[in-house]
Amino acid sequence: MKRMIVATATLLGTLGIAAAPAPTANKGATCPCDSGKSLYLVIDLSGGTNAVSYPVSHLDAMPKDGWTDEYKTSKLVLRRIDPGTFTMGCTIDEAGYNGGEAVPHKVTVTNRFYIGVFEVTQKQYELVTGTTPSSYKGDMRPVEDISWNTIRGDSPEFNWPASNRVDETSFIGVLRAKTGIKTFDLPTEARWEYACRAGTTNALNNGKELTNCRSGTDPQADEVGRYYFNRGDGKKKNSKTNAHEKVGSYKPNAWGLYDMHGNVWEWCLDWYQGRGSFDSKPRTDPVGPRWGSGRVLRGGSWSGGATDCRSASRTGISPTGRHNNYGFRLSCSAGE
Ligand SMILES: [Ca+2]
Repeated sequence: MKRMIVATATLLGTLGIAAAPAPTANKGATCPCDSGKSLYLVIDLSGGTNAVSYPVSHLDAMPKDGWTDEYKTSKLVLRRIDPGTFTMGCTIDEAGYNGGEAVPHKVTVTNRFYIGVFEVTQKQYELVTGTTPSSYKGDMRPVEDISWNTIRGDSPEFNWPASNRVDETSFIGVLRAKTGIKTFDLPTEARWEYACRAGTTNALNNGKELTNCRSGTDPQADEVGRYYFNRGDGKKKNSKTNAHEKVGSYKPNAWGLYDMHGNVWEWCLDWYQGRGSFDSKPRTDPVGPRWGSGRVLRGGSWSGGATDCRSASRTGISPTGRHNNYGFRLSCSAGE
């Protein structure tokens, strides 16, 4: 599939045919996301696969008793992120630098959007799709062993950024249909990193740098996410009770987002190209290259070191690729 998509993009370029303009946010006044002045968007998935629709509601603040288990199972909560400018990427002297990070450059996010407070969990995925693909089971653990194509649809017609269409039967497609929120999708990686950093400029969104990044545990990373050496496989080998952790088990960032570091890698919309595809020029609402060697994954996982979990860390995998450390986080427009 990846080969077909790349070949199509290359052919268009050879023929001098411009690809379709990048999709823009849906600004329809009837979208439930448009009352998006609220801080949180909540989707009620409790009706499961038989539901005709999933009710959408809004919260101005976190509930008094916090994000209880229902927000990790039968409900799905997203947090509003306001526009702003940040520095995407990192310099080559950042501790833990591993080669694919973006050249530091200013990125301006001009549109308000929502992004999942948590990674999508296995119960949420099951309620929407009726399937349970994950290798390491747990309702409140992140769904994993899913490809980019599985989440959005397996066809060249769903080739972001030429199109923002998705397969109607995919997780994203079903959510769009049953909520009326037509902008549901994976985040772009620029939005992902903006949300991950939450105003920080360091390797980690707790404002710290790694201090022991080549082997073993790193005390700076331990508080913000699950990775190999703080009880992924690293401390109890051959135990399936290790791997990833229930979402929300570590410290959130300043915007209240959990597990942006570690637990599972998170698929983003963009095609992946290495550091060489970036320069220091400022960008506004970037949507990524028109083709690449894979789709972007961000944030590291339970099966890798703390270096993978840094805010700037990135990798690319074929959109057909599946692994028990690949998951995702949902995003949508917040209206304007
Ligand atoms: Ca993660």
